[in-house]
Parts: sequence; C-alpha cells; structure tokens
Amino acid sequence: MGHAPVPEGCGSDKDCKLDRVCEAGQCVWPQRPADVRDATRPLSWSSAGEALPPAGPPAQGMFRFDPRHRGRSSFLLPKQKPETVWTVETSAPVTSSPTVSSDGLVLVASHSGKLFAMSGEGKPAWTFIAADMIWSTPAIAADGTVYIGSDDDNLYALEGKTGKLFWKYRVGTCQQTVGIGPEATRCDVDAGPTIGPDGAVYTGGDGIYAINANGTLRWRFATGGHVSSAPALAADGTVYAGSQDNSIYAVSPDGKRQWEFRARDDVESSPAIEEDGTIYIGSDDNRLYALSPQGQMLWAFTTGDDVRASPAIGHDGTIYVGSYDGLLYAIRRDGTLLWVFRTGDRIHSSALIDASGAILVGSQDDRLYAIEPDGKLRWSIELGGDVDSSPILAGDGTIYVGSDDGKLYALHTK
Ligand SMILES: [Ca+2]
Ligand SMILES: [Ca+2]
Ligand SMILES: [Ca+2]
Repeated sequence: MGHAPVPEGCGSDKDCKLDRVCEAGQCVWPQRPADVRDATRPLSWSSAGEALPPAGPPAQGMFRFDPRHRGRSSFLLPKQKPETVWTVETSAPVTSSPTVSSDGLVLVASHSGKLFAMSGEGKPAWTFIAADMIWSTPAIAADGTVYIGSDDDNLYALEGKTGKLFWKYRVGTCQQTVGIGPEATRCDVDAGPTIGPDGAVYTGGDGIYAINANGTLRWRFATGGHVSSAPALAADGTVYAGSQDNSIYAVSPDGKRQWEFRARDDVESSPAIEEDGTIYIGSDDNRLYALSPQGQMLWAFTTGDDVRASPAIGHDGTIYVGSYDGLLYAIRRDGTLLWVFRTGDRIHSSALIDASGAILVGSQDDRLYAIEPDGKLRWSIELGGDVDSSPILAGDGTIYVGSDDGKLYALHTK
C-alpha cells in the first residue's frame, strides 16, 4: 500500500482512536494492514486432545447475544477455574467476539481478515477471507446465514454450513476502502452486526445502516462520524447506536431520526436496553449514561477513563461495565455504585452475565475473570495477550474468547 498514515499526535495509547497505539508521537495500528492481506503464514491448529461433550444450543447469535445487548447467558459459568481445551491460531489479534451456531460450529474472526468456522472440537470446517481486517462479530440468522463486516467496507452474508458467499453489501462511498487513514476507515464495517426480529441486519460505517436479508438497503441514517457502536433494537423497533461524532442516536424502524443525545466525546460503546426501555451506553468522556426512551438523561456515572465496553444488565437490573481505568463497575439501576472489581489494565471486553448472576470479563492485563455477583473473584485465567474480545459461554460450560495473541481459546473445567 502506498498510503502513508495521516500524522495524528499522541502522548500515549489512550490518545489514539480504536485500538491503535502511540509510537513516536503518532497513532498507528499495532499491525499494518499490508501484512494482513499478505498473510501467507499457515494456520496452526492445536488441541489438548480431550473430546468435549456435545455442543449445546447456541451460546450466542450475535454480539451481546440478542438485539437488546444485555449480555445475559442462560448457562452457568464453571465453579472451578477452567483449562484450555484447544486453541486456534488466527495469525492476528482477535478483538471480535466468537459465536456458536445451532449446528455447534464455533465462529471467530480476526485482524487477519479471516473468519474461521470450526467444530466444537476445534477442527476447521471453513474459512472466509475478506480484503481487510475484521473487528466485527459474526452474527447468525435463524436460517443459518452468517453475517460479518470488514474494514474493506463490506457486510458479507455467508452460507453457515459452507462459508459460501451469498452476497456482499458495500457500505458508504469512501474513495479508499482498505488500509489506514481517515477515508480508509470512515466506512469500515466494524459494528455488530445486529439481526432484528424480521431478519434485517443493522450495522455501522459512515452512518447507521439497516440492510434487508436479501442484501438490499432498507435505510441509511447519516451521522457526523464513524459508527463502530453495534446498533441495539428496543421492543418497539427503535434502533439506538453511538457515533464518533459524540452523539447517541435513536432512529425509528423506518430510518427517521427520533432524537440525538450529545455526550462529551466519542461513543464507541454499544447500547444495552433494559426491559423498561432505559438505554445504557458508555463514552470516551469516561461516563456511563442512562437515557430514557425519550432521550432524556436519567443519570451519568463517571469512571476514571474511556468506557468503550458495552454494558451488561443483570437479572436484577444491576449494570456491569468495564472502563479503560481497569475497573469493572457494578452500578445499581438508580446510578449509584454497588461495587468495583480491579483488574491490572484497561477493560475493553464487554461482560457476560450467567444464569446465576456471575460475571465473566476480559482485561488488557491478559486475564479472563469470573466474578461472583457480590464482586468477589471466583477465578481468573491468564491468556497470551490482551483480552479485548467479549467472552461467550456454551451450554456445556465451555467458554470461548479471543486474545490479542491471535488465538481463540476454548476453556472448559474438567
Ligand atoms: Ca475501510
Ligand atoms: Ca476519556
Ligand atoms: Ca496486556
């Protein structure tokens, strides 16, 4: 690629958008996209050899498990610290969250630009290759279709059993689709995607998009900045998403503006919607916001740094969200603090709540933490790099999570 990065001053990694790092006073990607498309290194598959129990029902059909994004699993986290049963080497950081299909296929995508499907025992089934990095999480429709977005500005629809391309939809009209720089990243498809009840697919780019299951555009809602926040859908069909223009938008089911709430910095966090319609969402202004369905601020809870994770909502209404200050916060529905749990580095990963209220979250201190409902540590396990990926839990108790070491981990307690 001949495109030089646009200089953008920084003093530390925290000054850089997305997960870029500060090197010599400039924000750069930890891995250059040129390396991504030139990924000739072979994949290596490793397995500890143990056979897993048969896969249960789907652990998750999309990022944050359902269109309301509450992060609730109907399964139970292991009581004892699990072990690594198998890993898959994807050759680039895995920021994306894994997904398990109803057929028991485990899907994971990485900055390699590849989407991998494997059996519950970790054996490769198929691989799909996009033309640029993948940050988005695979979403699986009721008919088995798999949707995935890429920094190549396309949303892809794939046959779930084979990975064969059904269609692709080009998001936006950015003059440069791949590589680095503002024009190359403005139309990246790294939000969600989120599948609605009627099969429409919601994602972001240079705005918020609703795309029909046949690959045609339903509507596009223009925003003033890139949308990496995965849209969430309320029970009445209202679509909510944040944008790097500092705003949170409410869009009607037919694509019309309902309201806009202005935060004080980028909104990269994805919204979560409570039963009563309350919207919770974080911002780079360090705050977690609670907004009414009419767009009024109910409260704002201030953390010590950016809130880019998506909040999880427990069965009793407690909200759990990590911050780049390294703390996982449990916040009561009135906006007061219940407890904090300290990790050793920034938290980008969105938490999972299990059926009993226990919490699972990753940290850039390279650990995955299981936390009791009262905020005490149950167990933690060290992986090979930052755990920015949001973990999922299968019916047999297997945990799947990605790491910046390029691996997908399948963890299970013997
Ligand atoms: Ca792009
Ligand atoms: Ca901040
Ligand atoms: Ca780390």
